[in-house]
Amino acid sequence: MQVGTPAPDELLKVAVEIVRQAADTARRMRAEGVSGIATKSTATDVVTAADRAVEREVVATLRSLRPGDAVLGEEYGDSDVAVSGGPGVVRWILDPIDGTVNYLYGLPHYAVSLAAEVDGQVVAGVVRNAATGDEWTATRGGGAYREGRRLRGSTETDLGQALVATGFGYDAARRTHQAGVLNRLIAHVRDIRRYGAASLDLCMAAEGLVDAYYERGLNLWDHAAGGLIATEAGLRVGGLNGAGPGPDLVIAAPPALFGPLHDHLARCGATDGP
Ligand code: LIP
Repeated sequence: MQVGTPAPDELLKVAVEIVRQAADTARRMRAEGVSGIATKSTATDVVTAADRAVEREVVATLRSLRPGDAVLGEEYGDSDVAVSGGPGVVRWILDPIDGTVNYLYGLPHYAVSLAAEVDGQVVAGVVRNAATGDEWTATRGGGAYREGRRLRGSTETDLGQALVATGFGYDAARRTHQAGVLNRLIAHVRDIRRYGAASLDLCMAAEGLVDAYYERGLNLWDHAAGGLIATEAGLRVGGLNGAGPGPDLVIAAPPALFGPLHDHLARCGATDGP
């Protein structure tokens, strides 16, 4: 850490304060009824007035509290904060509402996800289910927690006994390929779960509520905070063949399961196709 860059614990305090306010906004707007629905990459890739309002709220608060920081948000991209981007500069990575389709349908499984990145490494992160108030946090090297309880992930070592979470993209051709991958995987695991919010999937893997998670096509804001939480819970988080987590693939699993799941996904062509 550069002199002047806040410690991860300090960045986490800022993130938690902001995310709690943002989650209240998301929940309140949902109660008032979804509005401002538009689509992005496909006809099923929706964005709502709440997504945009929450992101504007978070960016405005960050500019007030930490004017020299950068922000990358799902809906407005990189903030126009003129930052040097030099060593020690904090970049906030935000998904204002992860699980937007759940939000649209009123399913109580959508999250505000905020991570603090310094010199290209996420050092603090918080994910809060805006519908239920469940909250997961982590700092790099400081462990992962759910409301004060230390998280250690799953102890499962047999892939055939593993409950695996995953997700699917908004593009129908990609979903078809992903379904083919799942078709070749499902006989080799206990079962799968598809909850619809990557950040929460990663937190549930960190808590051991599922044994592992994988998905192709995620954006950085989907997994920045949840990936740190899973890592600090002792899971391995990465892509194929030693790659880091990214749009090609994110796998989050205890060390004993990561290899077997990775190898199955590689054999099933998880990073192939549209
Ligand atoms: C969602 C992810 C989820 C994925 C969905 C969608 P969004 O993000 O969290 O894991 O399966 O297709 O990408 O669009 O709700 O922010």
